[in-house]
Amino acid sequence: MSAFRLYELDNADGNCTSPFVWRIRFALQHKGLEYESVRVGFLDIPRIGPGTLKTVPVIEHDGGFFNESWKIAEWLDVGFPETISLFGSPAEYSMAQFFDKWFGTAVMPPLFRSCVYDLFQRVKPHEQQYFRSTREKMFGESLESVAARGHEYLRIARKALLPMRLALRRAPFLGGTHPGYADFIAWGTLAAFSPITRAPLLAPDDSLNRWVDCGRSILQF
Ligand SMILES: N[C@@H](CCC(=O)N[C@@H](CS)C(=O)NCC(=O)O)C(=O)O
Repeated sequence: MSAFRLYELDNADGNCTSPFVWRIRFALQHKGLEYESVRVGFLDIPRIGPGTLKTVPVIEHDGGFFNESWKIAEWLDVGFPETISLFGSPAEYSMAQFFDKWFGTAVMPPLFRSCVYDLFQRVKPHEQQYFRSTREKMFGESLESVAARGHEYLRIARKALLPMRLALRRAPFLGGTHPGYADFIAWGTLAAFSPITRAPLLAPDDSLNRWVDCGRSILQF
């Protein structure tokens, strides 16, 4: 049995559609830490471990349960110093934190809205009502009205990625010469949503496709 169990979100097709789980998958792969995957649906999360956790990813290790992807990433670096670091230096840690906030406010909201109806349709049937009601509460409108503006949201998200396109003209990865946690954050979102979207998240001629292909050649997407 692996020393780590990663609780991951599973949809009706067996795809993990959580961008936050994907970043931890990549972090574990990067560190060379093997893990056992435990597939859960939304309604199973409250039954994980102590029964107090509300979101995935959750990591189980040595009898303890840890959630919140950023805290898990920090814990992996501090707790397993013999493995390659996710944040090479305090400066890189701060920049990754900035990137997380920028990506989470400028890119993820429109990207999520652009594909939320596709996501909803592939949620396990018995969880669709839960997904609909929680996400409609978050948006303050129905999934159908969000979906009606899906193309506009996709246009906004693609435009918001411009700083990444510019940065990646100068270095192969957001982490510089090697992929870092900022790459995992962005790749994780694309890996989570791409399999379920009707419209490709990145236009075919987007220069970011090359960087995604690089990621695919290094990590298991
Ligand atoms: N801040 C959390 C966010 C994680 C999160 O939002 N996970 C979603 C899946 S993408 C979730 O578990 N949602 C549970 C629910 O909606 O009931 C993290 O970084 O781990």
